[in-house]
Amino acid sequence: MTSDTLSIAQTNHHQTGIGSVSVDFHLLLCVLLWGFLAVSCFPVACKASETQVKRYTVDILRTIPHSTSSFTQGFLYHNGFLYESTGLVGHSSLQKITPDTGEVLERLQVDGVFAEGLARWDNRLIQLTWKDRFAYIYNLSDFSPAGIFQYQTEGWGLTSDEQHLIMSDGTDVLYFRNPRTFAIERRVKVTFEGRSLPYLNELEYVDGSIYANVWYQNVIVQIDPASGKVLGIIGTQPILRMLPPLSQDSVLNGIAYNTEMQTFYLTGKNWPQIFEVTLIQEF
Ligand SMILES: [Ca+2]
Repeated sequence: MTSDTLSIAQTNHHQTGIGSVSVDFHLLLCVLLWGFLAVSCFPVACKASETQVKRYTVDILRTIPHSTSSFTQGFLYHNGFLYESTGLVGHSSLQKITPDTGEVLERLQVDGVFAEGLARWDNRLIQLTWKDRFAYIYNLSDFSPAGIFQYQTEGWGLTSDEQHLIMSDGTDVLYFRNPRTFAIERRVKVTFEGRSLPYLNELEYVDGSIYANVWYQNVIVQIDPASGKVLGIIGTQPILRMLPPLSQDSVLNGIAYNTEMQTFYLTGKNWPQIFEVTLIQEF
């Protein structure tokens, strides 16, 4: 197995060794091996996906410095700036970053919680917490507090479309929430070839699709918000080749989209760089 296959982590630890999970290794093997080894690993299970699921790679336009202290859990772009939520209790933060240099222009320490996904709605930012079952609401302009949303699951990823905040909780479910009340208005189960795809993590809504990191996978999946089906898989091998050796927990977990330039910014937990990329369809 090459590094293209993104190691299927034989670990029981979620994010720095807290919590415990079991991974659907068969499904993950199917996802990974189909696209990147080009061999008939599971010919029956993978055959349909070869004709239906599109495969992409990334073209790296440039790299931007990223703090290796930032345990990336949420990432978005708005009006010329990147906004990042970082996790780990004691290290959680909300940051405003200029993509020109990677300089952190504003940083709010978020004490006492493990911060997670981040989304914008109008002039507010919403930042999830992992297990505390509430999200902080901030004013975009100065990170001043603007309220709290409560929820009943873990908090992992968050993004927004034209009507909803879209949230992941570590399962295969995406929740479509009212952006003003956080009430669940719709939910969809995400599947790859009819099988559950759990561990959906950081999210980004772009042009009618939801792009999702999958915990411990260095691929991004493109999801149809209506059906929950995986429409495409984006391999990140060109990026992985440029990274120095990193710890097991330092996985890809940041997707932001620049609507003006139509480029993606990708990064990961404690990665030294942000990669500005475009997607190239391979087949
Ligand atoms: Ca994002």
